Amino acid sequence: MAEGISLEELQLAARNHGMPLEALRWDVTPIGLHYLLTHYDIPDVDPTSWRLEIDGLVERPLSLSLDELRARPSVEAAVTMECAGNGRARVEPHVVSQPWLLEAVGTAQWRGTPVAGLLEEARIEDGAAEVLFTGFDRGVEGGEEQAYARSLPLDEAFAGDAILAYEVNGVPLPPQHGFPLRLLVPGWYGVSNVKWLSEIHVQEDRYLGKYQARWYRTLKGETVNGEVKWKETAISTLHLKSFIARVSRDGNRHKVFGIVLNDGTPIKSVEVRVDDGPWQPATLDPATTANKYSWKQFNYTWNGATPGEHTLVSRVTDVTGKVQPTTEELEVKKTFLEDNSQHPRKVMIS
Ligand SMILES: Nc1nc2c(c(=O)[nH]1)N[C@H]1C(S)=C(S)[C@@H](COP(=O)(O)O)O[C@H]1N2
Ligand SMILES: [Mo]
Repeated sequence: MAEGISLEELQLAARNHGMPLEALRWDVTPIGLHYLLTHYDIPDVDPTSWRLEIDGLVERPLSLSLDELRARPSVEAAVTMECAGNGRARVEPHVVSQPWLLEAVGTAQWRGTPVAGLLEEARIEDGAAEVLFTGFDRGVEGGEEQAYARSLPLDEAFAGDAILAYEVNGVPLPPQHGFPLRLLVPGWYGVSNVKWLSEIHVQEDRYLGKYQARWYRTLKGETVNGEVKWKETAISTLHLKSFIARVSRDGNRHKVFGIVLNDGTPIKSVEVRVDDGPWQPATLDPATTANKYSWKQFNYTWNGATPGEHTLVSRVTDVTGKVQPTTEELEVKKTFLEDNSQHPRKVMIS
């Protein structure tokens, strides 16, 4: 038996998978090819007896069936999800549970009802600060069985584009993606999108459960007046990232194709660099930039590729001037989560 790999890690590996990068030929990832991440197990929820409870600091607690939720105003949007652990394989190659360099990502067409509308109807009471979303799946944490849960600040729950989704790519959610209902917070890392929702609890206290307070935290250094200060932050919105997914021959040129991931902030530019050459502008596909929360595709025509090995890398800049960092620039980040560093790829030209 491989040493150092626990049963828990192996079980996690067995029930999760990444998205094959070949699936990028579809703007919307077909079901079954979208990445999958479940920390515990897939619960079996009976949709006839299932109800969503909205309670806590609300004047009018709500208890809603799936049909009642479906009858409410709905929105549909193409949203890209990325696990905050995407890229873990780069820094922790021995870990098998998330052996992902780039593949913990997928885009789906989600349909559901806005969270804000439900909270308005329930009428939030004074003193409320957080909205806690709890799933049906459970695991033993701290010696006791607990449910998977995550909270959102009240402002985000109201102002953001969060929905309670019951449909993906035109069909009811499949069991592995959260049937019958999941939270979807567009522009936020995957961990926020609580699957198999059972309860929405409005509260004053900060939620400090495992997947909010102990896991899915980033430790990063910041140099202030020549001194490194360490800062721990919670996972929230997607960090600006791009990578090259494919290089193909096109006559005597080569076509370089890649994608951009971010929180919905408009993109200013994507550039590609070959070996130690200058950064060259790539072209963003206008059809994909139209969808605020979906990945953006780019391409670059590579002329005059010489036979042999080459290194290609992309970097993206958004309209606020934020630039995708290099691995060296991210070295002050101690935890593997939120790795949005540039991703150089080697290609062999024959
Ligand atoms: N209830 C519940 N929700 C969950 C999880 C989970 O384990 N249980 N995993 C989270 C994580 S870490 C990610 S990255 C996304 C993955 O969603 P997907 O499996 O539909 O791609 O779901 C999130 N929601
Ligand atoms: Mo995740």
